[in-house]
Amino acid sequence: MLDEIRERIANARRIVAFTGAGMSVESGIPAFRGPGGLWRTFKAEDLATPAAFERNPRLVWEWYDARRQNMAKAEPNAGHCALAGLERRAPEFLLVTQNIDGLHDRAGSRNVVKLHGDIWMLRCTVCGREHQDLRAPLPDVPPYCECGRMLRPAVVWFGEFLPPGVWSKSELAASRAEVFLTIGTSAVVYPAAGLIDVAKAGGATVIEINPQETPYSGAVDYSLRGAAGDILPRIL
Ligand code: BJW
Ligand code: ZN
Repeated sequence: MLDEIRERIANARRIVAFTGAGMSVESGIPAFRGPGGLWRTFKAEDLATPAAFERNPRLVWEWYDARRQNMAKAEPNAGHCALAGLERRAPEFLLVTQNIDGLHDRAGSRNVVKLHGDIWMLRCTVCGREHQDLRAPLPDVPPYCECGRMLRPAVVWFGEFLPPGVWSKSELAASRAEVFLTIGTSAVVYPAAGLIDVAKAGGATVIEINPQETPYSGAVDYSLRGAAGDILPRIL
């Protein structure tokens, strides 16, 4: 089966890789759901919301600052590097990630769409100005804008729209893809997970890589049970 998959990938002109938190687990960044996915007994659904931020911005910022510190220490793993290598030889390649950690960029991927934003970018809650801040920990949480109002992480919380343009670019690429890899995502958060449906409807060969079953496992063409850092270098 791996040979068959290698051949499909080698012969494809348009490839999309769609990644989630499982991609970075082997870099030491815990996923949201499943074992190790909780922070101080809070779920992402409790903290990654505009309402949680309004209620307790310090708590939400403490969560992000702790994650920034962990992500700053993390290094891209063999899976990130294998995807960067695939991009260099594929005729057309797009990496659509739900991750905010920046590890795909650091592994050398160039054509990257960040569906859920970027933890290294801060945005003013009032004037909307956005800037990069790589300090971890931040000297003070919550951080404030030059205009005096509070900053927030430039990420997408539940109930919020995706950044302008990212959905149309991802949807178009998924609909035209010949091979679509879905890697390390539980595929339960929408609209992101809907890209798998878009790819299937467009006729792509869909390959899933995940140690666990997902709601899409029965629908994809190949479902490989295992870790991204182990399987990607073997098929790419
Ligand atoms: C490994 C591994 C290894 C382990 N190798 N794999 C339809 C029905 C019901 C609700 C909705 C719906 N459509 C939209 C909604 C609402 C909502 C939603 O989807 N809710 C669901 C939970 C039900 N969606 C939204 O609100 C989205 N916005 C939206 O819809 O806007 C339109 C709108 C506006 C206004 C009103 C109504 C609609 C926005 C979603 C934003 C998600 N944000 C977060 C936080 C980002 C910032 C941050 O990081 O703090 O994004 S939540 C969190 O989940 C994060 C992730 O990107 C996202 C997905 O998680 P992911 O990546 O799949 O991780 P896990 O942990 O779930 O899975 C890891 C997987 O890896 C597991 O399967 C493991 O097995 C595997 N794994 N080790 C490979 N080594
Ligand atoms: Zn401001």
